[in-house]
Amino acid sequence: MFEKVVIANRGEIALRVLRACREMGIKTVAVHSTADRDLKHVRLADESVCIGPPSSLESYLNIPALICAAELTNAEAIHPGYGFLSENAEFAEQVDSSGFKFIGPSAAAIRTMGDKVAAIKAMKEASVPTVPGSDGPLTDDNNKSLEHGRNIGYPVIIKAAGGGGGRGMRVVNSEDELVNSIQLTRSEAGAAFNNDIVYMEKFLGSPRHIEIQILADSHGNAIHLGERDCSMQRRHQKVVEEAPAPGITAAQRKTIGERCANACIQMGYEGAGTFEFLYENGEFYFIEMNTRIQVEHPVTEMVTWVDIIKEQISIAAGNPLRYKQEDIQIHGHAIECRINAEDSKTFLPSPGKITLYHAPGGPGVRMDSHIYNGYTVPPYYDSMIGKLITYGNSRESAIARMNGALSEIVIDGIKTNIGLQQDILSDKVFAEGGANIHYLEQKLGLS
Ligand code: MV4
Repeated sequence: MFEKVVIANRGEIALRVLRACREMGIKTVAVHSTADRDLKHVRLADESVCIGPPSSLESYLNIPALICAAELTNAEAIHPGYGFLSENAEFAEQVDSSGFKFIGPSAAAIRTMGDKVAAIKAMKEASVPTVPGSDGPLTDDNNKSLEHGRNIGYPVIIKAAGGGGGRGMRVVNSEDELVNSIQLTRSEAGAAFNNDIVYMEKFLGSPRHIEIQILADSHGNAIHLGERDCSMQRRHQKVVEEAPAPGITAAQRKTIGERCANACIQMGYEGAGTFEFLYENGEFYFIEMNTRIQVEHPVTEMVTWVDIIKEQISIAAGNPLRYKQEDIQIHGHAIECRINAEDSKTFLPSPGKITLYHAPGGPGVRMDSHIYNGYTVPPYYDSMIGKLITYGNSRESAIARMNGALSEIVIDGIKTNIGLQQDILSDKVFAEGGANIHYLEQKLGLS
């Protein structure tokens, strides 16, 4: 096992990685910007290194500074967390070539999945179900594109190969808009991603967003940890996530999960990963793969009893997976509410000093947050300040515990989205389960 790990991130995920390292007897190095000296994990880490000014570009995205911190402290590995450099193939490559272990998949795997056309091709080759589409880049031959549109059937969606997470997409409702829409998406993609390759898919009108968590080791073993439902979102930002997904049967989970695990083995994938699907009319359609740990990983941890961060670190150290597929069961139900420092009306960030904090507690309540009494939320980074996760033996019990925890939590001095979370948790459609990706935006538009 590693003796010392650099945590190349901030906030709640840096604290989460630190806690996993401690449990494993691994020393930790916190790296932080000048604005983040007072982060909770910086205080708890064995060592800390200031890597630059507040601007992410000069600190958490500064590759030489991060590798320097590893060299300076004689660390062996670097955990990238999520966001920042977590899906940057160049970073993974430079970490490895500098003699450290990147805790994550190979640079090649990150690169393949970052190219959405290549990712879909890899999935088709591994029998993972994809959205009917052009199965490759659209060319300058407009007749070919029109033919694709006719074969797929309208509406279709044009997506950028370099996009993902909702960036660089355009819905096309009829043939007469197609050529112009391809042109527009192509030029926007060229400007935004320095890559003007675009592809076409059938547009699904009211799908759910369901994703499969996988773990794969460096010895050719892979397992799936079931699915999460992340449909409750606003502007491509997830707000509430849960596991398991309401209405998904054990048989469906087994079929799609095994396809994802087998795809990992076929690709030689290593580490944790998430296969994102759209789910409509009982069918799964792959759209993207995330090659990092995700914000919402705790709901999977609660229902599978697997510590995904510890497993990531163990896999990176070259150990075989300590679970076989038959060891994994789904127990009960877990829900996560993201807690953001933001204005409830405008959704604008609301940084500032937390003058009073009372954490929620009780059975089945987990608060993953770095905040504390007197902590100042800086204005430079993401507005998520924590995640409240509740667990119960049924979905109803997880919801009841979430309602209790949301009313118990006190965060004074800044604005938060706790009120919004209470509205969602007491929503009639949410209570039924299985709302689609448009539900929350529709609800907010009406209320
Ligand atoms: C789609 C789609 C409908 N049909 N693809 C948005 C984020 C990116 N990951 C893919 N996205 C979508 N792709 C087809 N063929 C609808 C969306 C979409 C969406 C997907 C997941 C979660 C929230 C979403 C919100 C709007 C659109």
